[in-house]
Amino acid sequence: MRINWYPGHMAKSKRLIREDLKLVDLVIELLDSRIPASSTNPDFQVLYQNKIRVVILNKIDYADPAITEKWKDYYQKQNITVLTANSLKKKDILLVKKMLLSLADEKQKEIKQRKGIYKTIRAMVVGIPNVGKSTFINSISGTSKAKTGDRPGVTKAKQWVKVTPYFELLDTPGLLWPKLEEQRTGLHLAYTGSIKEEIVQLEEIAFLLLEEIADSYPEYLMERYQLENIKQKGHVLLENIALNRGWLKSGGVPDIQRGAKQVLDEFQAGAIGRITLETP
Ligand SMILES: Nc1nc2c(ncn2[C@@H]2O[C@H](COP(=O)(O)OP(=O)(O)O)[C@@H](O)[C@H]2O)c(=O)[nH]1
Ligand SMILES: [Mg+2]
Repeated sequence: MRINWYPGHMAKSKRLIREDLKLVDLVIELLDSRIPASSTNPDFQVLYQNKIRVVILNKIDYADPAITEKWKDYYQKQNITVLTANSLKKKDILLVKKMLLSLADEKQKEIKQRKGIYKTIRAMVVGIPNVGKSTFINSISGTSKAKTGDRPGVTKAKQWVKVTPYFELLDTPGLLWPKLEEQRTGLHLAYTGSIKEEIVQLEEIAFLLLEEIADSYPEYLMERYQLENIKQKGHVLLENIALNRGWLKSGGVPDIQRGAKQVLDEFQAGAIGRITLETP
């Protein structure tokens, strides 16, 4: 199976990020805690040079807490500032904000010493589609300017939002495109909803997701879908799930198409359990 990204988007979003980065001191890279490796794009790291870089593992409420800790260690060991957040949670956002303000403060003091002026420190958020960029910007700035939604790429126009008199955030996030060199990356992005699955591939994607979960979190599948034998091919797992859930077509045949959609929705809503698909 091949999952593609749009070449037109890639060139355009890289150009836009390059332009916007010229205006900022600090770059906040949002990653999906369930798939930190697949939700970063190493090609962009050259653009972050000379910037204060902060990695935020977002959507931690969906991820396996023990593996999130491993990812934090992984970044800390490289001397990269890393924070974790559920961007829908006020307490998390307050902590992140505090940390960002202290970094901005430090940077401002350094500039004050060198140039004798109080410079407004500016930041921008970058990340792949659907990782939570708009949600994050809105909650950090306490506005609702950035549009959020389930569909990738809803955000459009550009403005600065003041977080404090000396710290501003660009209200337009930089859209990173994922690096789809390995099939696994494309799949993980499809599972989490960053790439919208082609309708024909939906079933295949659900089969593979079920196999991955059966591998690392068998108890979650057994419990949620009352499965007994988990060591099965994905299509068998989905058939059994559809039967157990009563997702049937006429004649009592399991409705695989509906089942696939349902299982993906449930995974994306965190209903199957706190699952992380990638370790450092
Ligand atoms: N559970 C959870 N959902 C989140 C979090 N951050 C964002 N979302 C949801 O993820 C979806 C995509 O968010 P959005 O901000 O539009 O992503 P963008 O495409 O990167 O701008 C929305 O439904 C948000 O409510 C988080 O930390 N936890
Ligand atoms: Mg957005």
